[in-house]
Amino acid sequence: MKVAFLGLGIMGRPMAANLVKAGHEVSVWNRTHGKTVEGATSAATPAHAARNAEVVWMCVSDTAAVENVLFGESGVEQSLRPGMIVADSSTISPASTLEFAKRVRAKGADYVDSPVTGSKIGAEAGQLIFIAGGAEDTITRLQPLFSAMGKQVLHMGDTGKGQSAKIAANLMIAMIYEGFAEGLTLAQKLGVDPERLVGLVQASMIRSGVVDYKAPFVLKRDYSPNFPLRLMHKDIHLVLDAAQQLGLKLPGIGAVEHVYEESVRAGHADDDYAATLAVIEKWAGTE
Ligand code: NA7
Repeated sequence: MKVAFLGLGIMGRPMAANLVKAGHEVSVWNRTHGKTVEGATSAATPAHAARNAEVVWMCVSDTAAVENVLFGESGVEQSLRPGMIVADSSTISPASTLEFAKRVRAKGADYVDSPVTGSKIGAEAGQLIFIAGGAEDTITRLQPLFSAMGKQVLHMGDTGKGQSAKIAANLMIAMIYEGFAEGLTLAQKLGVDPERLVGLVQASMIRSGVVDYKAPFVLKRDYSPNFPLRLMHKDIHLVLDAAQQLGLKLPGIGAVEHVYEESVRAGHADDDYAATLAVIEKWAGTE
């Protein structure tokens, strides 16, 4: 298929590379020049990348970035034609997704929200899980592209439900990790060896994919970014905004937000979100 891929960050670059590897004709664009993908052509603007594309795939930071790519100066909107599909793998506001989809559909194209889970390692290995929202037949048309970049597509419902499920999922990830970080800090303060504590977690019902993934990095205090803390912080704000709009009380994630706030202040924004442990340890005096 002819694909325009917009946003070559930690996630987008390997995703676009996997599309090329699978034989698709890919045109890429990135806000900051100089990021390229071997085998893909580089376009000067989103509109230019999208000009001959059947599918426009986005993976950029946040809601404002998606709005800019779609509707900003030289945005995708200028190149939309009936029959095209816009797919968004950024994690953004479900409410804004509905507005963006409406504007895209006004041009005769269709829109699928398809945020991902699997982090950098999943993106590089073509093992992402897509959390999709949109029409069944449109999602079916995207299947060859999903298969090139991921291992599974979970269809959560109509437009916006992919983003809604994704922010709910990230609420859980942030809280599971925070539970692990606090448990680890308490155990260490009480004199328990961290590796033995991880052994207990893995042998018991506490076990989780989050801890399986993070523990080897955490035991070495390796906070190099697989999923940058600033992006998880953004997702926590998406959760809190949605909760406010719905009049929901979610006290746990509010407390976790405070830890992220402190982590950003302490200079960990570009580290992995596992670095929230550094703040908990600083408070505990176990750095
Ligand atoms: P990164 O590595 O921070 O990459 C973010 C990408 O978004 C990168 O290509 C940025 O371009 C681009 N970006 C950021 N702001 C804008 C604006 N305003 N306009 C256009 N493009 C922009 O993030 P990840 O790849 O880890 O994650 C991407 C998404 O997936 C995010 O929503 C995660 O939560 C999930 P740059 O190179 O900085 O010019």
